[in-house]
Amino acid sequence: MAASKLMIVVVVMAIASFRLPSTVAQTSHVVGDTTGWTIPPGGNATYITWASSQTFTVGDTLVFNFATNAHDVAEVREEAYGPCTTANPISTNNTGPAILTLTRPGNHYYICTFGTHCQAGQKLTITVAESSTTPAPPGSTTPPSPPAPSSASSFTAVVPITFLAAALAFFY
Ligand SMILES: [Cu+2]
Repeated sequence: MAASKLMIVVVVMAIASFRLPSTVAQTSHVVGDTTGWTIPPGGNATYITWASSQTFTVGDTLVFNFATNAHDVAEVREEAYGPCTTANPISTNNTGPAILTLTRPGNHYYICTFGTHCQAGQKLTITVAESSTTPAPPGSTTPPSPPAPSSASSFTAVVPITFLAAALAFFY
């Protein structure tokens, strides 16, 4: 019967929706906020302050907003970061905006390789934390149980049951 098939479909869909893996929230970090990725007016302190306001986790993305051919983003090693060494970067992105996914934990170092932009403060270092798969720490307080259902809500629960009984009576 068509109705039974429909019921099976509904039940399967309901089970499937409960079995969906919980997706880990991924944060998109816009580097420098409205300043974007440029020679910061306030010097490198701009990016130091910005980075300290963020929490970076593996799986998050960094959005470097810049005009193509005006800047670039190179990820470099720690020893290249201080002196703004542009040779042998880990990776380079020439097209703005550049969206980089943080795939590994630890410290990351980014510079612009144009002219003396890095020396002028267009450099960013961040620390990325491992993505946490633990849903909640043990011993965390559970929210208080909701109040007992009122007569109004129990009435609304009765309505679909009544409807179901009527439908069953109709079909059998
Ligand atoms: Cu630049």
